[in-house]
Amino acid sequence: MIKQLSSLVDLAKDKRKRKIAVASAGDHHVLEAIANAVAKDIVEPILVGDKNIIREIAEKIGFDISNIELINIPDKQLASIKAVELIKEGKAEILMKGLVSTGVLLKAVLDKEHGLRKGALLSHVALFETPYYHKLLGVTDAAMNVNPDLMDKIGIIKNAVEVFHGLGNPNPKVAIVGSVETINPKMEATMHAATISMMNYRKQITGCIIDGPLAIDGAVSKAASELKNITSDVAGDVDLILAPDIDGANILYKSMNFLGGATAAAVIMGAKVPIVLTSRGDTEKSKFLSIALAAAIA
Ligand code: COD
Repeated sequence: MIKQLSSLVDLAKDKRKRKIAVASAGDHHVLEAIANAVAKDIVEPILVGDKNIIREIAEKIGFDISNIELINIPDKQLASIKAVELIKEGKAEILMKGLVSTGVLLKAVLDKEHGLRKGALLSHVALFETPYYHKLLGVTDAAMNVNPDLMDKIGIIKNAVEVFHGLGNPNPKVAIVGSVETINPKMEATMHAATISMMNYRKQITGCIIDGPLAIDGAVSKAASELKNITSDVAGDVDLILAPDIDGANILYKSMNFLGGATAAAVIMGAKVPIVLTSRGDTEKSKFLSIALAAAIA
């Protein structure tokens, strides 16, 4: 398993160059990240959006798009539908969100007839590199499933585990986190955690080692888990954190970025292709690394 996010670029380079369709590509940071990925030779973009705006930004950042396919669709919703269509037609293998709201793009992706569903749940997976942890740390689901039930959480874990498998970790350690380590019937997330852990123990869920409920301190720190007398194969060496809901995951995601000195790469899994769906607050570096992650696992 890779130890640094920069190694995603090497993994992507080992593979065939992937075509990436960018929905509403007229965004400064998105085009910078695409330019960087093109320079590293890991993707070939198709830019869908307002051609005048895209050309203007490209010129400003010194990105030569004369040889890049540009589809002029200024309307953001129609641009999203077109980018999804390019994937369906096999003309691109990664989808990326540009300057369009998450809801608009996801609706195009989820469209029953024209979207990119393959029967699985779609969910968001972020991989963090932080100076305060000894390896890459996954966090899910900070962007898609608002209030996942038990079966949704199993789908979310499966999607994230697929990312770890794709990056060379055949058996990632998963912590289902919340506020406590004990099961409290009044706290539904602890009941979900206990059920999923037992399903893993009984091999109903395979390809990973799951433990929960755990609080975040015990999940990431061996010392904290020992202080609390927790016996766990996951505590202190976790690869992936499953948060109880979108709020918990999103707060963790942004705290890691803004308070924890971390950098993230993130994708939506569970659709026919990986989807790069970074938010406006993410840096160009994070957007670039997310493209590299999608190319590495596509
Ligand atoms: N995976 C697969 N299918 C799904 C999923 C999913 N995660 N979510 C919804 N669907 C399917 C449903 O089964 C249904 O058939 C159809 O899509 C529509 O479902 P709705 O009506 O529940 O969904 P929408 O269209 O109202 O909203 C779906 C969103 C993903 C847009 C919604 O869940 C959402 O707003 N999520 C949060 C996005 C967000 O604000 N993120 C912020 C952080 S960046």
